[in-house]
Amino acid sequence: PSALPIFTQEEVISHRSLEDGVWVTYKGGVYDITEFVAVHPGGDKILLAAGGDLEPFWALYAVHNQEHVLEILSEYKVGELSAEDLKKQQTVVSSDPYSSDPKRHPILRVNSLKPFNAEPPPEILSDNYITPSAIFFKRNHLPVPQVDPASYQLHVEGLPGGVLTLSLEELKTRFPKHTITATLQCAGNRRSEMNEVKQVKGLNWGIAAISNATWGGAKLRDVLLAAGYGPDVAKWARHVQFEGLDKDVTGTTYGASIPLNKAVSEEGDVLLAYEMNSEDLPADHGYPVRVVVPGTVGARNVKWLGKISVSAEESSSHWQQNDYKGFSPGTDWDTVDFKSAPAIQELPIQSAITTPADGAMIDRSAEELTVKGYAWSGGGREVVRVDVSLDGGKTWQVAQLTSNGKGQEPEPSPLPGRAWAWKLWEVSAPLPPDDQELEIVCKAVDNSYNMQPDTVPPIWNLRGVLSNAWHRVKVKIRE
Ligand code: HEM
Ligand code: MTE
Ligand code: MO
Repeated sequence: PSALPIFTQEEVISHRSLEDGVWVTYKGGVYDITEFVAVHPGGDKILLAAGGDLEPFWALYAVHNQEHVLEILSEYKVGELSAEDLKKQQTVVSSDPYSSDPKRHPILRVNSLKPFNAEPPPEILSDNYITPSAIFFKRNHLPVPQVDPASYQLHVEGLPGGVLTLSLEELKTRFPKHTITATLQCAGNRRSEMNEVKQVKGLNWGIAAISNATWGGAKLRDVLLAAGYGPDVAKWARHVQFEGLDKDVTGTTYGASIPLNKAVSEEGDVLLAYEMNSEDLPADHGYPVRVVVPGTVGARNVKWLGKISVSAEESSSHWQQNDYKGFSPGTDWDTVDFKSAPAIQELPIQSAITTPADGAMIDRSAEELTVKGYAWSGGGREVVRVDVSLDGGKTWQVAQLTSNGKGQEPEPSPLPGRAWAWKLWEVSAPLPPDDQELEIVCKAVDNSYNMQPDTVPPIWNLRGVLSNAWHRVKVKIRE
């Protein structure tokens, strides 16, 4: 039995501002979290729960399902909720918003279950030039919305002709279908390597928050032209904003924007995709329609697309304004000013070793070691070379750029400036006779001669984005 006072729901509700104090309930306890609001890692979203119960919010942001979060909460306990009010609460606790999420492939390495974030094992990733949809990395911020294809509507706004509304059928039949092979990479790919230098905030992605698919759909350019885009619009418009149909508890949708010139350029190849690898888009990847912005960070490739707006402004969404930006290694959470940095669009040159895995044992009798990986650059820049070292970077050899692996037809060369897809690569080399341990390193070069930085510390940033240092794996040789 607790010595703490008992409060009614009504008393809790009367504390829902910084002036009156911020109280919340959780599993029958009452907490005064006024002092915690300013230091909450998730920002002032926390005020949404003021005066109410945390459970439905934490069901949506499952990052809170951790021991250390409950420990923090326990420090603020001020009382118990009356038994009567607790009972009422339990009958209205909302059902799990993730209960209708689709089934996923068991091979995926799950980073977070709710929302669902997962990547394939690296050695599987490089088995296929086109990543099978089931193992394509998945990055959701919210529950997967269930969209009925028959009543689906895409709204195109901000153009002189007024709002253009398209059904799925109209999108498929009124505009020519284009297919484009494009790699998507999350800004947080390889974040775990930044975490090894110093803790950053975000999902602890390995090297496989990147995948390659063939996307089919209408060109955004064609749809914007049909909706009234023209030279007059180009005088004032600067951005094209996208809104997803996935919502948080407050009804806020996922959103992002891209520069107008990328959206309307004939060479931009931005698609309103309704197919992935020749099938309908899977639920996790944005069914029925997503934007595919080739060469651009994953975050702008908005899934479950509901609305497109041509605008003078960037998207005002959290993910455009206060996330997915890069900062100096010297910037910390006390000094960071999100307004001071541009939103990430094109990503830098990237490569990583998919096999052998870090820590692998290699038999001396193998004599030859085969190293495989991927390489990709943003903005349509083509990877022209991958260098591989077996001795930590002292000596190098050039890897062979492959496509579908041995014995397959090479992919046709991409159009200049439109190299949207990754290149797989491999190199085979004799095992160095004297070494018991090898440090294998790779680095890629694109056609602008951009190269990867050699180590992580100079590019470390508090959000752990843009992690593209030389990739290193250590293997042991068994005699
Ligand atoms: C993250 C505590 C309420 C939204 C976190 C983290 C902690 C925390 C410790 C960091 C977790 C980690 O990365 O390991 C708390 C406590 C709360 C509370 C003690 C109540 C007393 C809420 C509410 C919301 C919310 C009500 C939303 C309406 C978030 C979000 C993040 C987060 C979005 C992730 C930020 C990121 O992207 O890293 N919270 N939280 N929190 N919280 Fe809360
Ligand atoms: N679109 C919506 N509507 N909601 C999201 O959470 N996540 C974005 C982007 N588009 C997201 C979204 C991020 S951060 C990435 S990296 C890609 O989708 C991931 O796409 P994928 O899940 O198809 O791999
Ligand atoms: Mo992402």
